[in-house]
Amino acid sequence: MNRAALTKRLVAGLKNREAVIGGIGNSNWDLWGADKTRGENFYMLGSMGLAAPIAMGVALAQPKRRVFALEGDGSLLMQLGCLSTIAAQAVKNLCVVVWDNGIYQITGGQGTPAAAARTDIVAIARASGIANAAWAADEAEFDALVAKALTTDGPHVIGVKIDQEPGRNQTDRDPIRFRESFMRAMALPV
Ligand SMILES: Cc1ncc(C[n+]2csc(CCOP(=O)(O)OP(=O)(O)O)c2C)c(N)n1
Repeated sequence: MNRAALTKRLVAGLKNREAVIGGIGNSNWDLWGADKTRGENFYMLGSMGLAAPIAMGVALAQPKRRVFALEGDGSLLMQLGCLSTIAAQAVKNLCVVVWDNGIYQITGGQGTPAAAARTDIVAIARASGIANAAWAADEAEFDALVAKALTTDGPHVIGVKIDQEPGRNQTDRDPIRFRESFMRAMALPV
């Protein structure tokens, strides 16, 4: 599957001011490419593994809003403890999407442990206490899992095996503007 295409489909299907937190690099470049005009998008610039923890905070603060985190496999592997915290907090309105290309792509394509097929991120999520964790076998199943995350209690984790097409966009490097537009968007009721 392809991260840019699926990010576009995900964002196009959001109708209730859902928040989307893009992880470092490709995850947020493709979110930017999907719809850079959306105030409910937040772009994590600089640190691996923080999309899911930030999304968890937004979800806890605003329980009526659905919140998505988009994170690369290498980034999530750097911050695995967040899965246990998300499970322990039983964050009902949160969905973490993991784009598994098996590499740390933007720093040169070194293999992640997931690449060796020894580490199964969805199995780790389940063992962390997130029962609604599944690999999407294809695009139709991805759509179905997103629909489930929009309509049923989570937390949810969706693992997606993707190709190695690099992100084609570059997010503006403007964290203050991103913070302010996101805060303005989060002030609007769901
Ligand atoms: C805490 C931290 N360590 C290392 C880096 C350097 N770094 C930036 S992106 C990246 C690879 C990200 O890999 P992944 O999340 O799998 O996404 P991909 O690039 O494959 O889409 C690395 C090592 C960083 N930004 N932050």
